[in-house]
Amino acid sequence: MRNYDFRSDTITKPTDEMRKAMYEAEVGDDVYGEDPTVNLLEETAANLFGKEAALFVTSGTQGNQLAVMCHTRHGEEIILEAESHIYLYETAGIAALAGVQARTIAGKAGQMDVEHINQGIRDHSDIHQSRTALICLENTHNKAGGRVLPLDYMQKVYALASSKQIPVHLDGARLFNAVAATSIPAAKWAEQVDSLQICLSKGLSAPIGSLLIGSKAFIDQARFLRKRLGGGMRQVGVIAAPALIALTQMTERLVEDHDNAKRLATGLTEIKGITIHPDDVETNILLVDIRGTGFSNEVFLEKLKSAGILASAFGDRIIRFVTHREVSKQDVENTLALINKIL
Ligand code: TLP
Repeated sequence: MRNYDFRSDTITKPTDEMRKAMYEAEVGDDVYGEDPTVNLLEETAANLFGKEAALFVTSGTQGNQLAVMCHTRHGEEIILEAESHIYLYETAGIAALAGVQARTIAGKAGQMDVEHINQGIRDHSDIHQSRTALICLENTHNKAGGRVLPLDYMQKVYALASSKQIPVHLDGARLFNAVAATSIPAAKWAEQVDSLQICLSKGLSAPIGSLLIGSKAFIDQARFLRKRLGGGMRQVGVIAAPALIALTQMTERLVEDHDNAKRLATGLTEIKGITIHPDDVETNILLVDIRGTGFSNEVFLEKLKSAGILASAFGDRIIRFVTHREVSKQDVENTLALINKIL
């Protein structure tokens, strides 16, 4: 039976071109700074985002954690959205590695109210209080259903942060989905933050890897801390080569995933018991409310699975579907027909 796998865009396999590039990649010892393919990838990313430097890291989590470690000292506080990936899904790394305390603020569609951020910033002149060392944003916002944080919102947050000399880090695991949804180029978003992390292994289909991007001093420090964590890698041109293809050739096709997500959402509105607002679907993630079906997440997911459809639980009777390069327009139609049948 054919599987329709909507669990995540992380499941995308490397393209044939990526596999060929892996085979042919020029390599060297990257700990010595001698892997030409890694160097090219890092330079290309820095240029694309209009920043001084970039660092190839193993994962989005590693990039985010290094960013928090670089921007903060033990005992400081960081502000982040209450359902952000860094807070929810990174094994409490910010506490374990950076030794910081999280001040979470509940957002709407992934956006923390700017005034709430302002109120959350510590008055460090008071001896009782820690120092707010960092503000983190996530764009697109995963737990909010792939919502785009508008550029003018990011400008407001950055203006506030800059006025208080607090750096801003962006978890841009899916920033290219925001680029595809708005046609606003990558560097424009990067102007509104001090550092950002982007994933190449999600919708962009590289087998592994993320990039951490920022100033030269920030990236030097991140490179040092990556080494400390055992993340100094050797002939990794073999994985930088597909990552370079992901960065330079795979971003524009993300609009197809967005169109497919929209179609899936519209089709699902016609199925009894399922609640979804297609207008909320801005990129490639759909959050489907299944309360009306009377099924638990487990039962609902089992039913889908019996028809070859895979999705994931993402909250109390909320199911997440993610579209990506390996689900076609026709697959979406087939999925809708199958869901109709099983429900
Ligand atoms: N997200 C994964 C899961 O961890 C939930 C997914 O399937 O969506 N930031 C954001 C916004 C992410 O969505 C993810 C991965 C990461 C960071 C971490 O990236 P990796 O998995 O490369 O460490």
